[in-house]
Amino acid sequence: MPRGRFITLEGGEGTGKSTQARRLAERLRALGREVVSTREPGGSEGAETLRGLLLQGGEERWSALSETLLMYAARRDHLEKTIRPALARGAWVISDRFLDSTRAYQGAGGGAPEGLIAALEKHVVGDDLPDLTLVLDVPVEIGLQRAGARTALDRIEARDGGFHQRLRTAFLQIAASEPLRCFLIDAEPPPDEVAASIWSAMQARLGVSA
Ligand code: Z5A
Repeated sequence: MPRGRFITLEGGEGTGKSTQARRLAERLRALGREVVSTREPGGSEGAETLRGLLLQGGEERWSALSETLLMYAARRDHLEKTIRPALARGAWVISDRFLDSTRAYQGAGGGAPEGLIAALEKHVVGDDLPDLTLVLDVPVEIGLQRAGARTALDRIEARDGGFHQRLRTAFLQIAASEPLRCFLIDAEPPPDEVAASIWSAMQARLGVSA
């Protein structure tokens, strides 16, 4: 059985990742593919437990370094229990966030050491890098407006505008520095237009048809 494909969606708050992950999964399923829709932090039983610890509570609950270690404990479980088995049986995996979020949130946003994050990527993720990472970009004010309208803010979303601006810059830098893996998507237009840009990226990078 040929290995499936691994696609991640990344970006700051309210860029529309969940909306587009859902739409992309529907479109691939309509083409007859098995699709596993998942998310981070989370995506396996153990990782979902860690998600609760990471997102609830006060701002001071965890330092950026502790968050990094918890995210990587969750990511390891997610890879072992969900992502690797799905890819091995030929399924396409769509993850709403993955390792770039740790680089941006805990690294660029929170100041966790880059060397530590790189070492964790190497040992925990290894060769299982995404085949395609869609980096969704909108101006910070628009993203926060969208996210705020959707739900109560969790402990990470509630950080100040400077933090969110550092995130945006970090995601743009990631997209520019890894052009073979990443594809930058202008996520400001209406959802149908964003979905069309994503499908073009899928055709160009992964050769999907229709
Ligand atoms: N985190 C981390 O710090 N480190 C890590 O390594 C990882 C994660 C993996 C997970 O939160 C948190 O974990 C996250 C980063 C941190 N930060 N926080 N907080 P989450 O899973 O609860 O949520 P999120 O990933 O932050 O989602 P989001 O950014 O809030 O939303 P989104 O998925 O990008 O957008 P959406 O839910 O699809 O859309 C939001 C609203 O906008 C909704 O009402 C839509 O209908 C609307 N929308 C969507 N697209 C459009 C367009 N194109 N136009 C207009 N309106 C739109």
